[in-house]
Order: sequence, then structure tokens, then C-alpha cells
Amino acid sequence: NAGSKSGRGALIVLEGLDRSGKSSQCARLLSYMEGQGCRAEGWRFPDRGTSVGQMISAYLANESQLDDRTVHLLFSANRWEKRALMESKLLGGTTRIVDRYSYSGVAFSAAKGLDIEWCKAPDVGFIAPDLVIYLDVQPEKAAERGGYGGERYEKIEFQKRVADRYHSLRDSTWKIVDGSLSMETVEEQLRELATNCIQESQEKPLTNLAW
Ligand code: 2DT
Ligand code: MG
Repeated sequence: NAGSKSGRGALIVLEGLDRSGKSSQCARLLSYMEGQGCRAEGWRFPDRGTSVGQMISAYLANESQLDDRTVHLLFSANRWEKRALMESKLLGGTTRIVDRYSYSGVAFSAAKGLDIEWCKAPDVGFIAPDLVIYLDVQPEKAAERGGYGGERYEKIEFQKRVADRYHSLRDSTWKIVDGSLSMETVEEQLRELATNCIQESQEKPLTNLAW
């Protein structure tokens, strides 16, 4: 029972291409966790609510132009401005289910041609996730799902490059879930992964992202 824990909360990240189902699955997982009596909160990056986030949002909507490295650093700053809050939530026993994280930061910027090591550097020292769930959907399949919303990166050729960069970021904290399966099947797999992760993370210290 995920609700009977007393240690720290877990940092669980969902990653994947646009239209891979991350946001829907985050919401489903969160309501399941709450139903289990587990203290859990959802979160997403970019957080468009801060002043940095508003600059990012305007850029994504093609309402402003920014240099590639500049916007990369804004995305990172948008995570840094939440680090202290995130740490205190986790240490206080709240699990966080996060829609996109530093992996999106690196995969999307590196897909533009920026050096991948340069892209990783500003996120060194950020909190390392206990679990990264990658919803694996072919770029062509993702594009078929009701199309894209018209934001800057929502183009199939670009998404293919993002998928390649994501692939090179995989490490032992990653679990690859076939995002082309039914919503219910994916949801079931996520419940199990998250429940195990929460139990295993309780007594582990938080560590920093080291790539
Ligand atoms: P949403 O559609 O999920 O709101 O994402 N992105 C995201 C980056 O380029 N760098 C980052 O650090 C993050 C978190 C992915 C909006 C787009 O922003 C991209 C898609
Ligand atoms: Mg999007």
C-alpha cells in the first residue's frame, strides 16, 4: 500500500514526444495515487506561470524569437526556480509526478543542433528523478493523434530528431513504456512502476542529476 509510507516522496518524471500521452497519463496516475491515500502532486515543465515561463510560452507560440542557447537557459532557469520547493515537498513526504523535466530540456535543444554536453550542463545539480517513464510512440503515430497544436516544435521531422536525442539520454532510472498500447494498458503499467518506485525511494537520500 503506497499510502502507508513515512519516508520521503518520490520524484517520478514522464517524458516523451508531443502527443505521446504524457499529460493524460500524469493526470490518471495522480488520481490513482490520491485514491490510494498517497500524498502526491502533479507538476509540469515548462511552468508557464512564472515570468520566465511566460517568456518561454511566448516563444513556443511563435510570438517572440529567442536565440537557441538563450531559450535553453530559460527552460533550465524555469526548473531552477522550482528546485527548493521541489526538494522541500519530496523531503516532506509528497511524491511528485512531473510532466517533462531536464531530459526534455536536453533532447529538444540538442535536436536543434546544439552540443548535447553543453545542453546538459545547466541542469547539473538539479534533483535526480527516482524514475523516468518514457512513453515510446513513433513520431508518425504521435502526429496522427489528432494532430499537433501548432506550437513551435510540433513538426514531425523535428520530433524524429528529438526521439534520437532522448534515446541517447536513457540510463538505469528509465523505464520505456510502449505508448502505442491502449490508455488503460499504459495506465496499468504506470501504476505498477510508480507504486514500486515510491516504496523503494522512501529511505533513499535525494541525489543530484549528474548525467
Ligand atoms: P508542453 O507541450 O509539454 O507544454 O511542452 N521543452 C520543454 C523544451 O524545449 N525544453 C524544456 O526544458 C522543456 C521542459 C518541449 C512545450 C514544449 O517545450 C519543449 C515541448
Ligand atoms: Mg506541447
